[in-house]
Amino acid sequence: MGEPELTPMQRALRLARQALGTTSPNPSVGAVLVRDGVVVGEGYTLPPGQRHAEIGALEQAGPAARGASLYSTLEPCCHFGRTPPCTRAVIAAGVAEVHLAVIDPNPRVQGQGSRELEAAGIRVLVGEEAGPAGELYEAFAKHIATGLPYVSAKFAMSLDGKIAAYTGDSKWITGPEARDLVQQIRRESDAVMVGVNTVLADDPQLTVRQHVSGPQTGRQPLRVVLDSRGRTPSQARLLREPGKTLIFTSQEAGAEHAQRLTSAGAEVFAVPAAPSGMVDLGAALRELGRRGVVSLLVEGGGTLLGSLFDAGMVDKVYAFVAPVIIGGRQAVSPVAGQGVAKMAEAWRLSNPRMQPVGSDWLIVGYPQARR
Ligand code: AOF
Ligand code: ZN
Repeated sequence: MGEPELTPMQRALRLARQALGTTSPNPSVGAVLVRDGVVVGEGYTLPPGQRHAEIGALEQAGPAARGASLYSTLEPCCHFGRTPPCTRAVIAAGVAEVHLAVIDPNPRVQGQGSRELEAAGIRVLVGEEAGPAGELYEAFAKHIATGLPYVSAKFAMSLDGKIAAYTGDSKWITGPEARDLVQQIRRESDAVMVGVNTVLADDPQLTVRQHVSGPQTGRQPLRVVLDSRGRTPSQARLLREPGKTLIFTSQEAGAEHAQRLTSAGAEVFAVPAAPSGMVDLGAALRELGRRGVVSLLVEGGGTLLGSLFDAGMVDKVYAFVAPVIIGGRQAVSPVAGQGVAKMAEAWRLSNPRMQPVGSDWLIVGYPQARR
């Protein structure tokens, strides 16, 4: 009520978004079956090994699927993975027409699914809502091609580019609406990462609070701490929250810290140290990708974000900007590290998008590779 009427593809997108964060390493897909202008079936992807979106919609529609149009946010699969191919089920159900937003970037599908549908006499139309659907699958596209998680960097800063006062006080820079949106982004992420300095300074929970909209699955993204020397306190709040915490240490940490943190409820994983002595970021990302973490949200602090930018490992930026001025030479900013030497080498966001959120702004974009 009061909501503008959605097109079938927009409905499918909304279904797909609801399942984000619960399907990895699979993409989250939404499917809507329409016959004579009436929605006769809807579905979204269930967790890995369970049914795909199209199957859910077909099951709901039953015999009404015959002659219907299927709207799917992703090309139906045509391979035996953990589940049988959706194309077969679509053909068997007698669907007349398939609208798909984008082609599946999985090399085992990649156009083959739509060719199979066409070969069976089904009309296939590609590209409706391709923009939003492409964004929905940007993380999946990277992970399926490289095995690495898609890295989103999130920070909240003042107009003068600070993330705290010179005293370290940082609660709060942005308002409640922006902080709620961060919860939403966490809910859609497979893992949330911080550096140990942030654990020591802020003692964050890194959880999705239950008031956030969407299905209340109780699921929490994996919490990840980069902590080369094992300095996370046993009493840290994030160790006591529901869900799992994974702490990457380097061999420098020593067995007693690993044991202490394991007894405190974390999983400790040692990777080689980078020349800086910090955890080797590439090794940590590879391990996360291997575990099926497709989307990784990095929430700071400046040291970790600086290292990630220096290494060219940031795929997407969520920058919240609050209309406040903090000042202070000692007050820190969101991205430390080495930084670039010349403006010409600065990371520039391609397609930056700016939207008001409460009394703050959110700027989203993709840091462009330096030449
Ligand atoms: C679809 N509909 O809802 C999803 C698809 O191991 P499986 O059988 O679950 O297959 C996983 C692959 O299927 C995944 O890599 C991607 O290519 C596709 N995902 N396809 O038709 C869906 N989630
Ligand atoms: Zn499928």
